[in-house]
Amino acid sequence: MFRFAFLLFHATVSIDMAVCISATCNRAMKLYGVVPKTEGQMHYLRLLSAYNESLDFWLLTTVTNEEAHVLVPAEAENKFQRDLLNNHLEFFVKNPNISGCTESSRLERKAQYRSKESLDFTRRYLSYSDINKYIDYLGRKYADMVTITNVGKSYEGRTLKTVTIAKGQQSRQAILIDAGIHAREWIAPATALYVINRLVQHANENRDLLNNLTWIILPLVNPDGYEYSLKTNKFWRKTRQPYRRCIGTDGNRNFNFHWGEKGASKYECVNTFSGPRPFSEPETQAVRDLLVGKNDTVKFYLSLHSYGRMLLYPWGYKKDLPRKWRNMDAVARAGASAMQRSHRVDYRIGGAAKVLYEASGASDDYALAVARIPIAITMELPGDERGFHPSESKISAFIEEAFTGIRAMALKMMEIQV
Ligand code: 0X9
Ligand code: ZN
Repeated sequence: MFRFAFLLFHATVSIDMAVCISATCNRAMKLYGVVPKTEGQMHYLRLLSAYNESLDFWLLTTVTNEEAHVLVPAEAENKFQRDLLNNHLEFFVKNPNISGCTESSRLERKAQYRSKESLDFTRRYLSYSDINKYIDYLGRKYADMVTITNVGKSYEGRTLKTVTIAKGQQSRQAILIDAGIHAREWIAPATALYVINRLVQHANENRDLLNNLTWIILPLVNPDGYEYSLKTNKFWRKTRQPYRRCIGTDGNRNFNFHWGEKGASKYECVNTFSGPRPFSEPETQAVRDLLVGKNDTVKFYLSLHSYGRMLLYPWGYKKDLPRKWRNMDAVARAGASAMQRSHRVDYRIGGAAKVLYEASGASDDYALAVARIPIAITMELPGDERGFHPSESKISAFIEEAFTGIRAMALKMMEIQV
């Protein structure tokens, strides 16, 4: 109890310190690994993640003995270490000098990508404009099965485009996939592009996925944040609309279902800022309009995030499960088993608040509760020792693994006829 009060107190004094968390890429920071061994230590770490807003928890599950990853700014380090020591938590520095600044080498290398390789999303992280070039090309070349639709504009004026893929006449059932609501989760848009590529340019191998099924894919929900993350500060998570002292809203706290409750911050400088009101962001309005506007056909909504290899379903705003959680669980299990068989990887499955943490105002909860889409799943794709930005040589393995899972989930969804 005392410790809790202390943490609350600490939170009130740390808010100023957290001003524009990760706003400048060159502040001194370390990446820590922390291993909670008991339920008590786990509880303490969760309190830290909820109340110490100068810490950026990259990875934190509810499972003991699993390494949590925390980005710690230099000015918060002494206190962070003291708190961990007082609670006998095992910790170590994973990266003593981690920087959000984009390596100049990456930018220099960009020049050489002006060749035919420039749109190879399996070997590099594409920019917003290259993502659009690729999907526009598909729209032209495969006009019989691909439709590109403008579904909104980001705060900074970038067009949000969906790729709709359907063979023959439009079918009754549809799958809606989005990616990149969180700017720094670069592997998510790459995975969305790979799904598009498999369905369109390898349609013969995927006929079963196109029989009586329409795919609607929004590969980049938050292009402003993504560009900022690619070009300026890798660790940027939010959108780019300014509010008072800071910039950006956490898009996945901005949906109007239990908006602003647990796991969402009302402070504009914090990474989980829920926005000043629900759907304050044009990017989340676009996702809302897709979810609600297509809810007569969309049976499965999949939101791609990273990292940690998890398949999460509602609820995120509370630990209970929705009445029909078993269908979502069956779909997620089919995906996880397929990835285990083909790539020998373990995905954790379950209710988002139970497996990960309570977080309200997210798109999956909204899809199920308000848009009434029966299967709503958030897929946390893999990261590596670098966290959100796996080295480019790993992109192809990670997106292939994910496609195996997505393919199996789509087939299961059709089989159980939700
Ligand atoms: O916190 C999030 O928004 C997601 N994790 S991430 O590390 N990619 O930021 C998880 C969202 C899970 N769904 C709900 N909480 N409803
Ligand atoms: Zn995310």
